[in-house]
Amino acid sequence: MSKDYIQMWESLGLNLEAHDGLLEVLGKQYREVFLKQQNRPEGMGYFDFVMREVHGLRVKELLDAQAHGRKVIGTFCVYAPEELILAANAICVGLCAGAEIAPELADEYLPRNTCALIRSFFGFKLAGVCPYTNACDLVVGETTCDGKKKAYEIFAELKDLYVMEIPQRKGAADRVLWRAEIVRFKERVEQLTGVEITADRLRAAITTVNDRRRALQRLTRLRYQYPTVISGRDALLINQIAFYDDPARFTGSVNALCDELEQRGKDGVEVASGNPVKLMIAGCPMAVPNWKLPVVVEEAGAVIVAEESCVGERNTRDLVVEEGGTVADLVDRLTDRYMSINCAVFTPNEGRLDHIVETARAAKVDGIIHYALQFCGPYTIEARNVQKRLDAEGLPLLRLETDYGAEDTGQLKTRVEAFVEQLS
Ligand code: BJ8
Repeated sequence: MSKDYIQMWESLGLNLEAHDGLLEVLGKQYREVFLKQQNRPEGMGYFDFVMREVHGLRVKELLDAQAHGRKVIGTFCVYAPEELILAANAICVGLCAGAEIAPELADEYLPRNTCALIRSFFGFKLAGVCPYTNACDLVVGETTCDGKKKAYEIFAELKDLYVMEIPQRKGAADRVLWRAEIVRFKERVEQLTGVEITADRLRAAITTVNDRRRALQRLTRLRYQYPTVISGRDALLINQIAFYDDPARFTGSVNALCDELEQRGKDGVEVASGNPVKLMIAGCPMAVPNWKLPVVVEEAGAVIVAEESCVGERNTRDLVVEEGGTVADLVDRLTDRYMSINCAVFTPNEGRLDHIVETARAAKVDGIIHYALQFCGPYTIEARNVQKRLDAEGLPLLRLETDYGAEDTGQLKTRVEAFVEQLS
């Protein structure tokens, strides 16, 4: 941390000792995973800065905004329509957590056979080490998987929580339900902020979020075109930061990085020489600081060029149509865009299988790794359908299940190295 933020963390009720310990571990891990890479693009400097200040300056920005009357709303899922939050002059932050924190405290609330992501957000809250959760005026949950759905009932004891009902199919009746949920959420956000969401405000918010998606889409295309101008772990980091940073500032920084990557592509400047195996990761989202698998993959000599994930293309590939004269029109546009997200909680979920194949072809990958968190029913079970489809398409697949611990790193390495070897 570049400044003394101790007072701020104290005011947020953090456990300073545990928080210091976390920052130390994260700082060390960050240096190993990111800063030691050779030939990194200079534009990554901005994202290094954001990460250095992720519990400092960014949190201060949120508190300063609150002091000026703005609200901060935390979300756990890409189904929460950020546009409505921005349109009400509030700030949206993603709260999903990617590290095993205080498992003994999480044990008091959740069974051990709960996915690591859910146990993690409990651990962060219970250990008092997440300034974002504590700073939020409201947290938004959603009825996606059973684990989250039931865990939110308990999390509501710890934090003011609002839950959106997510349909499980994509038929006409489901769209009606989802549209009504968007309207209900809009009203809740208006009530919290005291700001009426007008068509102009909503259109402007849609453009802001679309601009961020466009910048990330540009990064995606550049990785397809020049697979080695940036490492997969750096691209993942950028997608992770998208959930925390100010959207307009973030968009500008991604576009500046993309200008540099374009030039690197033309000049042949690479982070990995030779002709490395190109892989895509498909499956569960990887929230900060979950970098375990990308490191294993890239240390095995492969390069990750695409992610079919909510921290990746599942969250960025579709824009909201920006046309619409009324709030009702724009709510329709939001409904359609969010219904197109292919989370594994939907059944049937052919759209996700199509998207994996399309992405693999567009990125010209040599193989795909299906990544599922242990005890995540939707993704571990859907892995079989992914396998069937990719077998039929002649695309090689490695199926992995893991958690946030380091115990299985050796085993992951062995399996990933064998897969890379087979594709070389
Ligand atoms: S839209 S992927 S962000 S729900 S890993 S908690 S599914 S048991 S995270 Fe997700 Fe929204 Fe879907 Fe995306 Fe449950 Fe699985 Fe855990 Fe998960």
